[in-house]
Amino acid sequence: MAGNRTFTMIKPDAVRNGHIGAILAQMNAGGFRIVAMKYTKLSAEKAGEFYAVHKERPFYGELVEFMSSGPIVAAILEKDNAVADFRTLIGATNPAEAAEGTIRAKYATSIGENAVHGADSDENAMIEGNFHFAGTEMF
Ligand code: FUP
Repeated sequence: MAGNRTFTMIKPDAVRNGHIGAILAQMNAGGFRIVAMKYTKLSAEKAGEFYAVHKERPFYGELVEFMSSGPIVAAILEKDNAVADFRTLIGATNPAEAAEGTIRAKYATSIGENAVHGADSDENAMIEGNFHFAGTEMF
């Protein structure tokens, strides 16, 4: 089952710019079913915990500040081959390198403010989904 699920966030830049609806529509059109979803805001502490793997990177401070700068949409999505297919749908981390038509190509402004998150492995998808949702919030 784990291979069928991924975890995503619509980041504060995309929320601020009014792209929640268009991004969700593109996820649905891409064949992803919503398992869990919430509109919420990360505290700096929670954002720091979520991105702890990047703690030593030079952009960590800015990343934490940005991810706690406004509301986000967090979601668990389901589809065959979810992690890889979702990363194809969102495009490269740097929107300048993201394939045409991908969510980041359309809605991201920079490598730091890149509109959406997508888990990078089945294991992280499960860890990140459990970070945001209780079992009773998954359907
Ligand atoms: P991705 O898996 O595509 O989200 O990319 P990474 O895990 O490499 O990076 C996580 C987040 O760190 C990115 F979404 C934005 C931020 N980041 C930067 O701000 N600068 C960088 O050079 C790389 C990543």
